[in-house]
Amino acid sequence: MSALDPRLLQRLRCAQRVVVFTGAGVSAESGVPTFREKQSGLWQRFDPAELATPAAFRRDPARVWAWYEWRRARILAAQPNAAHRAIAELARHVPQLTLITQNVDDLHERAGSGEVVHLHGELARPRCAECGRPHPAPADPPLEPPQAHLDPPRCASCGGQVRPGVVWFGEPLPQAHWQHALEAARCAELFICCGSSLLVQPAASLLDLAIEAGAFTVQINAEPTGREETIAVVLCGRAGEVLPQLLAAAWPAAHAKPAP
Ligand code: BV8
Ligand code: ZN
Repeated sequence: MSALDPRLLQRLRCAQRVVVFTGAGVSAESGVPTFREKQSGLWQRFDPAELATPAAFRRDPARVWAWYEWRRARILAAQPNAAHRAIAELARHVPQLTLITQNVDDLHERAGSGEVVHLHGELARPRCAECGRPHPAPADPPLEPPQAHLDPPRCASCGGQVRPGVVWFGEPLPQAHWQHALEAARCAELFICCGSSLLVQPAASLLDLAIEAGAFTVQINAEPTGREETIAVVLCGRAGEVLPQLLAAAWPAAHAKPAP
């Protein structure tokens, strides 16, 4: 990775209000497939965006529920990676860090991040599709062999079908989380996008808001997003490598190797 831009290190050390905005790329090194990469196995022939819709669930609830339970099983079997840990550590150096994620896994929380703003919901929090009542996530979702169909549980209150606790395409984002994210993006001095293709709206528009508000912007991603012209510092690489290096360069004393 190229030498780190001194402007970035300076801002990391001095910024009061920092936003870290993450996407599926931050969980990739934990073995959790990103949203746009080719699906494997049972779901090979499905485009995630086609399964992640209310229409897909209405059409075939057992197939959609099985896909989400398999994804939840994979996340339960995964561990947070160095990117998640570095973001949790960053919060200890920065006066006010807001972590906004598009991810539906709980790897940020398991790495030690306190408040995580989940714009697209959480796999671990299924709810009733009829009355909205939260429903306990079933223990031991099947991982291998994956099931092509699983009947969703029934709501204890109204008997309605339980659905994954995520935001599907065509559904509005949770209002409170979205307002929180808007406020943080508008006030950010430093806005770091990490592991996102910046394709999904309105989440990706937070970057534009931050730029309009004068934030210093950084992109950490394995491949170009097409937004490089508008971003101050672009670090191309794996989040699990770049983020720890960034923290070690900004706060060397905190990362000094113990004397042999
Ligand atoms: C909304 C939960 C309006 C589900 C997700 C028609 C009707 C309505 C809306 C629309 C429409 N047409 C378009 C839209 C807008 C739509 C949208 O944005 N579509 C896109 C595809 C164009 N948005 C919506 O529908 C949103 N709702 O607009 O509602 C409304 C308002 C009021 C009333 C009614 C309606 C809802 C969007 C939320 C969808 N749900 N997730 C699930 O998970 O199954 S989105 C899904 O994409 C995931 O959350 C994922 O996180 C997210 C974003 O993708 P990324 O995170 O960026 O992941 P991706 O794979 O794309 O990229 C990963 C990146 O990481 C890559 O660049 C890769 O290079 C990089 N990478 C990989 N490894 C590493 C790495 N980087 C660093 N290190 C590594 N190791
Ligand atoms: Zn119900």
